[in-house]
Amino acid sequence: MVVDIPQDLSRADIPYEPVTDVHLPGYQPTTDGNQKQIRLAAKALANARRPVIYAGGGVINANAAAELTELVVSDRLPVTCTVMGLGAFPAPHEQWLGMLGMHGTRAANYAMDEADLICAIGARFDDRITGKLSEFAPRAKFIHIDIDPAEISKNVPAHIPIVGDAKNILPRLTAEYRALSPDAKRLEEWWSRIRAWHERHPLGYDDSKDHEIKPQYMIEALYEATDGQAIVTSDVGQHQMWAAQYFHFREPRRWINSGGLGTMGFGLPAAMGAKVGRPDETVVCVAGDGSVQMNMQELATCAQERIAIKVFIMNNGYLGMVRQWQELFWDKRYSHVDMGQWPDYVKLAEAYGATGMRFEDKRTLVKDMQEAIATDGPVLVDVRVTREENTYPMIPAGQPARNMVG
Ligand SMILES: Cc1ncc(C[n+]2csc(CCOP(=O)(O)OP(=O)(O)O)c2C)c(N)n1
Repeated sequence: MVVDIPQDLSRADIPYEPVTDVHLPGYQPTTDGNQKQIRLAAKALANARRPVIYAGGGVINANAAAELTELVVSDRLPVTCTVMGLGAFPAPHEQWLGMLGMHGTRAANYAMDEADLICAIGARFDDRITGKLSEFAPRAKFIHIDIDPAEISKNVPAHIPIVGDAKNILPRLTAEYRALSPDAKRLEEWWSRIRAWHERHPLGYDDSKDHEIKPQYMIEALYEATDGQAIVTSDVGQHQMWAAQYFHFREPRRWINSGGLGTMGFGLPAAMGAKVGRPDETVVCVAGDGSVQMNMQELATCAQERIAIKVFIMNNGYLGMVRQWQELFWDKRYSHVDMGQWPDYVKLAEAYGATGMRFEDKRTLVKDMQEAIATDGPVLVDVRVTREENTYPMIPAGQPARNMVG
């Protein structure tokens, strides 16, 4: 359908009264959460011997990070977050299992696999979390807290559904849970199992012996260079997963990415928005060399409007995540993933009126990054990293979590 508005009408004055009160008959969310269900959930948590709190981006949307933390530390409950939920719980922390899902930690994924009770809050059990759905968390009962009733039992049947606003529900759940004075000893065996996974399978990588920058190290260096005090956006791909794994998010709304929508090119404009909204914060974009080319023309807007974002391109010369899948599942038959060594990002940055830099030496990387961050105006940095490095650990698509590789 085309709506054609003639020019004389588009310039005409029209009577307009601003709408102040919106009633959508189809959108009447329940925010309160049923007290009986909350009490049932508290009881289930107090009786569980292998519980896991699984928090998603909904906790951040509900501004309920403090309330989540309160519940978790009211006892020794293990907690894990999705990619979208990072920052909902202050990592690192002794009760933090790390991120879960396809590129999550073994401790988080194995704990989900062996849990007897999973309490999902603002999370949707998507395929990157469950792996093979029919074999997901086979011993667990599920509490599912969500504002959207359509999410509950969509992928995994909930035993104790609670529809409502997490900010409203979590303090009541914590109060009910505390009132039951659960026996902390019941979790000892569970924690020794989790600690063993942490010890046996820590998140890690083989660092280079020379100046070469490993992509994981690039994120560690960025964390050090910013002292973790930055708003970090990302594109989609390996760099996104490494940023999620190696940058510890201590607060909500410090990590902005497109999650399940998987939108290459998201990071740079998202950083612009964050910087305009929070001009006093350091805002960095961890970009992929493929993804950044989708929206990098906006650097001109950054130069024009003096939007001082710092874009660090993790330049592996590949559409890396696709290359990884072609290596692992298609016998290394690489197709349309080699980006070669062009464009020259330093020259491009300068052409757009931004500052361009290139870093190739891990020995000076932290200091070099600090210099980039301290440079006025928008900065685009081409960080040359190991070309063929894989993002591990990994749940191969369609497999259960216990089959993690790498
Ligand atoms: C617009 C868009 N097209 C295609 C994809 C599929 N895809 C996911 S990751 C990826 C490769 C990303 O490469 P790059 O930005 O260089 O990041 P790297 O994986 O190398 O870190 C592709 C093509 C997508 N997510 N979004």
